[in-house]
Amino acid sequence: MTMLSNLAPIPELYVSYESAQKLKVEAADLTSWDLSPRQICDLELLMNGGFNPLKGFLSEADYDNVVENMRLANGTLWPMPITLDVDEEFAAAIELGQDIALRDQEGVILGTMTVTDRWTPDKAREAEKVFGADDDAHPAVNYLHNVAGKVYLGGPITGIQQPVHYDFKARRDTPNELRAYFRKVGWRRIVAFQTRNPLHRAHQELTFRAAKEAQANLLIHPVVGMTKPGDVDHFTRVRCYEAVLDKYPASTTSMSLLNLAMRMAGPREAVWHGLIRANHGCTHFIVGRDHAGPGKNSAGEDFYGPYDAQDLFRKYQDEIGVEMVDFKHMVYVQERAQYEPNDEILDKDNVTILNISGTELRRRLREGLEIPEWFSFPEVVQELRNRFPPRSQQGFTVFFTGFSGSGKSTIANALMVKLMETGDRPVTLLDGDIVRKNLSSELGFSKEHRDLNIRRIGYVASEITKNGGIAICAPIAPYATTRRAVREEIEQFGAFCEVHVATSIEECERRDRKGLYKLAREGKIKEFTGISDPYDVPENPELSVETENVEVDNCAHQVLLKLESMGLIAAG
Ligand code: PPS
Repeated sequence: MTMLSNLAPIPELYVSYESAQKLKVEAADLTSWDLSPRQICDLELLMNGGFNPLKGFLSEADYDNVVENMRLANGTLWPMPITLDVDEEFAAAIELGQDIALRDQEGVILGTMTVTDRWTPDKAREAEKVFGADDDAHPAVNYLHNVAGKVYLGGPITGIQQPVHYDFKARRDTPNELRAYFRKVGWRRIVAFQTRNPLHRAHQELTFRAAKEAQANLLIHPVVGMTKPGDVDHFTRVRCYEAVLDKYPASTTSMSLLNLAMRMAGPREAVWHGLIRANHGCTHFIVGRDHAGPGKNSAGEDFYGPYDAQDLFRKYQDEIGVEMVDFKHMVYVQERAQYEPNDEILDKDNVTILNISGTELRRRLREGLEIPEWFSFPEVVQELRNRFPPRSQQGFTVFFTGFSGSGKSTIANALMVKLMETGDRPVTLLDGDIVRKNLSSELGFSKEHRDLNIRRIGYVASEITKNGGIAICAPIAPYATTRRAVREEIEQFGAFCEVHVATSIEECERRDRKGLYKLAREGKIKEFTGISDPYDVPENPELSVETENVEVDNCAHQVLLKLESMGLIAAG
């Protein structure tokens, strides 16, 4: 019997076990690049064939073609630039043709790369062409400009070993492992469902219908690499998926975890997801409404139309090699007590349509409100409630920002005392001066050092928030992108309340509590914020407080009221 092409093994980039052992020793002498979390995800899928036909990080010619035409230089369809971004210093020290070792964050070698290409990409062009707009509100564009290095290296990869995962080991499969599994259980037609969210009843109904429609078995294939900032963490999600898996017939449904780093690129991402699923042996792929959507742009509009992803997928379906099962929005029809595709309901005027959006679900969790049985499964709701207790029991961070001498520390101290009075959660104050004494004593005031300082504060605050405490930070934090990065880090674990202490520079200088403004004017202190160094005024802080002619006690009280309105402290 000939093997079906979707189930035959696909090429991987790994060398044999013996060669890997040898290479590991030899690689000790190579220049090492420590991969970022996103690069580790990319490398894993490059090495195990998930990104077949790629043989390494893209060369410049492939990159240009992918950006412009969604194709590699040889014409093969490939919509996403898979690039190795590095800093300028590292790039400058590399010679073309040189082998480098690619290591994980603990220094474990995963593979080597022969650097054939090195170039400085036009990131604005990449943003426009790949993500549709050069707008930092798009998570991947923000990553491109503010996280990724300035230079790209490209070249073929030799795979030594897979990145180690300690969690859900039995649920992770390489493309070849999945293909072998499908062969073993005799599955020929497989429809994959991509997800980065917990599954509720609507998803179960949608996937069930898709499998029926395609006359296929179902593979729930959630992403556990990197998803949209602010998503439910994958540990919680996988526990939710496991609960939902029990609701499907075991003989026709399976689940496998995919260590993909998503880019939220909507239409291009859908095509990419299709290619990845084809590599994993699937024959069909579900594309729903707003597939891999990044949310709103900075003008408050959607980056892509709700069905753009389906349209693009349809156009390239033959080349992708998997058939799309497109789905519209599923909603609950109360009278018939079942889910139906919204656009197939013909008697809309006579029935009650119920739907709970993601935003509404988060609100209900946050406020400890009811989540009805028609919406989700009790086991899923319980998992979510364990992970997201009502806000009044979660940790959070209050982040003051403003000029030196604006009153940040004084208000922060007053707030700390007020919060300690209620005593329900531990409170830690990370004041600018205190941090510089204890955590950042070696740092100065260059942009680089300030960023490092704020990152450290953000890191400590995120740990405090994660563990249910209250962190109050009061640095100057002059750069908006750094504040945003800190916000994103903290919002994974709890709320972030940015308070702009909006005292004007003139007033700060007039007060000149520490005598620093005088010194700054005399040029005795360089890079002084507001005098000889920039300050990005927060555009959308949760709160802005004026301090001129307002008492400290009142300013702190305004913050308390804000925290109360955010549901973070019980109304008193
Ligand atoms: S930053 O930019 O957020 O890292 O700054 P931060 O750590 O909050 O600064 C803490 C205090 O350092 C004093 N100081 C300066 N501030 C700004 N620019 C320069 N060049 C500078 N040199 C020293 C200043 O008093 C800050 O104090 P407060 O009043 O707490 O903001």
